[in-house]
Amino acid sequence: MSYLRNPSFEAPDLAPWTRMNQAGSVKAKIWGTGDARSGGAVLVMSTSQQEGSVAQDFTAAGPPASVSCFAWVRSGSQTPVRGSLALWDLGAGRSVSARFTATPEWRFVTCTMDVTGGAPKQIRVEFYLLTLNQELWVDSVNAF
Ligand SMILES: [Ca+2]
Repeated sequence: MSYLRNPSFEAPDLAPWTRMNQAGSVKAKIWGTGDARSGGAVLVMSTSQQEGSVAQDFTAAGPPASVSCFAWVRSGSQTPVRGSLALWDLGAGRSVSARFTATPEWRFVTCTMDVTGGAPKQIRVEFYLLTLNQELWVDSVNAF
């Protein structure tokens, strides 16, 4: 079962996804389209500053031995969009990330982080953009 809420961006509002790094330079919206990976809507994000991001936080009780995140990404245009998918252990200030270059075709990206210690963990899933002023589409995000 996924930890994430609004994982396919089908809800009318972006929440609980939020602009995070360089938040004032990031544009993020739900966009209805027949080209969604699943359902009828995607997240469309862009940034005018390096590493602008959109993220969602959750608590992993237990915690599990590892947390994985899967997502589908594509460029909103013919221009390739570079970015990364990151997982943060917020309590430890530790992250792992997977870089990607999105093209007009949907592409699967994945990231896994080992978790140590017994207390519940605050985890962040975060999409960073390295390409400026180009739209990245994100859909069907899953974290477990
Ligand atoms: Ca969707």
